[in-house]
Amino acid sequence: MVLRFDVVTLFPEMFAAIRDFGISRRALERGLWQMECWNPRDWADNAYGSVDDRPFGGGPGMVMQARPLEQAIAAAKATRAARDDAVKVIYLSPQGRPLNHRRIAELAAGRGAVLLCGRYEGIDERVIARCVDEEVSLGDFVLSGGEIAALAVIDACVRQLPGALNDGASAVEDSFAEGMGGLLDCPHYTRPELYEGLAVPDVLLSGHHENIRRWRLKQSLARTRERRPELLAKWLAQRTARGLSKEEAQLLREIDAEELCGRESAP
Ligand code: 9D3
Repeated sequence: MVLRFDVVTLFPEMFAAIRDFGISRRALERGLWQMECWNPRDWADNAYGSVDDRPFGGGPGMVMQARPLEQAIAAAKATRAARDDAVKVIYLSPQGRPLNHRRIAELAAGRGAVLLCGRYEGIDERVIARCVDEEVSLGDFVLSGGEIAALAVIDACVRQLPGALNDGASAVEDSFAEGMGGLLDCPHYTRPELYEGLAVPDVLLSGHHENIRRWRLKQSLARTRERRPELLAKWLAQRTARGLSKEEAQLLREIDAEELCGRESAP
């Protein structure tokens, strides 16, 4: 059974962003994943097609009503049940657990999920009580609804699928994954060699693969130390358990000595 996302959303058109573009589009064409959107408006119980109402207890904004949401979720689940393909219902919500690579990798390795997108102030709490298995957030900032979070979840999962990425660059090389060992990526350059007075670092033009590898690792270490010290601490803790390599220890000493940080002009 391929990875499949059923998305409950008032704005199914937004999902063209992954259906019609880039890596996710190609993977869809290759049959590596599937997506279907379910619009609660199709289950509205009034002539206006409205699916929201004012919050009990007063206050600003509107709340998505339970019935149309539950019926959309039920319809999504029913198509999956027909294939014996039950999955979790994940509500994208500011109250959810912040998403990370581990959860994405778990989802990508499974059969997918029903992704529930809220709008307005949120959804009736009884839907969460009755239908939702998990609440997931993108982090501590305010979006206008769950759709962009659902798009992020799907995009991040799809690029993990074997065969989704074109060239040798595999998903495990992404920052935060195993490949880079939890370090940030190094800087990248392409032609021209000189751009607006800024040159490409000589080492990258040298053809000396060992020096290039060492420079990139050093840049990754320096940037991670500068921008994400908590990530470097985690990386070091893992490394010191197994043993920091001589090269890694040497590079970290060099970085300390040089006060090297990603940007030349940093204060
Ligand atoms: C009273 C404060 N509210 C409005 C400013 C709370 C609020 C309600 C609904 C804040 C955001 C939203 C819509 N957000 C999402 O649906 C959402 C979200 C997010 O806002 N940030 C990070 N991750 C996510 S996942 C879904």
